[in-house]
Amino acid sequence: MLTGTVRRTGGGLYQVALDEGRVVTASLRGRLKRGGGERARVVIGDRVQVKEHGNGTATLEGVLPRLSEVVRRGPGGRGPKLIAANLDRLVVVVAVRAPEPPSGMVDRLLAVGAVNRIESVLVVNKADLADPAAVEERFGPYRRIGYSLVVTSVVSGEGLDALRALLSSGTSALIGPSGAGKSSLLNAIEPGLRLRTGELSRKRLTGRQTTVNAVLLPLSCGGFVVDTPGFNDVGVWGVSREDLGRCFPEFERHGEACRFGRSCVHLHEPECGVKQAVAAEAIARSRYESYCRLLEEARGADRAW
Ligand SMILES: Nc1nc2c(ncn2[C@@H]2O[C@H](COP(=O)(O)OP(=O)(O)OP(=O)(O)O)[C@@H](O)[C@H]2O)c(=O)[nH]1
Ligand SMILES: [Mg+2]
Ligand SMILES: [Zn+2]
Repeated sequence: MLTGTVRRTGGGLYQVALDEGRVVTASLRGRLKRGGGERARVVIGDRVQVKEHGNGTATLEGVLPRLSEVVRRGPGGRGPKLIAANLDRLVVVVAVRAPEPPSGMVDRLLAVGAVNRIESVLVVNKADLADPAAVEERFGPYRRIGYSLVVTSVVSGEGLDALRALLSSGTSALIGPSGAGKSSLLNAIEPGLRLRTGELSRKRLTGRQTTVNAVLLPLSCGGFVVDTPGFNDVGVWGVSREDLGRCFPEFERHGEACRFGRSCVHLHEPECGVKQAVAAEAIARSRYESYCRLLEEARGADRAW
């Protein structure tokens, strides 16, 4: 039996990079196909056991235990949906404009990482389209919360070395709205990659979902990266209402002042340290509003999966 990592999935076939170096395409063995729900699905990043049958075909015989899973709420509130397995890092990519990130989008994407206990970093792309002071004013607060922030431009080359350095260890996945420039950034930091990139729709300046299937790629700087299709509808899955506040790092310190302690969800409770911090502008109101929306949605999405 051979061991490898799933690099690409689609149409019932799995492209697996074997540890010994070859890449094979395998189908699922019958036993793996049956039931088990979303968690049992074989996804990008999964470590798998492969059996070759000598006639050019191969089957996936088993999935090794995962070190991490990144799950999100599916489109339209349906979910859960697994993004990938065995990731070390989520790289949230948004553009300064074209497309303008929908309100709350950055907070929601960062929360996906926190819920799954994965480090998230924020990449703000298309810096060539905005005034640097405006970029700092809008995104600088995330650095103060504690997130790494990399400002990039595929056009000017700004930030590309920093991005490459960030991706040079472990396995990262780029996630973010369609058209933010995820595939373009990867093409820019890795010569010869030739990922397909797309024009924005002329009317709405939104992306057109150019990347259709996620793919795991080895980088010459040493790391592995997953390019994912963009989405504009993202939420968290699998976090209780009481735990959601812990996915907003700047709430943590102020939450100590909540009268109801760790059971406070910072909504209608009296003497809430988080709400006081929002009133005192020590926590950004936009972050609190993003939190409240996720809290509302968590009612249906706090189930184990
Ligand atoms: N001005 C400018 N345009 C960029 C930059 N990066 C990407 N673009 C353009 O933005 C458009 C979308 O880029 P993609 O790389 O396809 O975006 P994506 O995030 O991969 O989109 P999906 O695959 O749909 O999720 C393309 O027309 C790129 O040329 C940048 O730094 N500055
Ligand atoms: Mg893409
Ligand atoms: Zn509170």
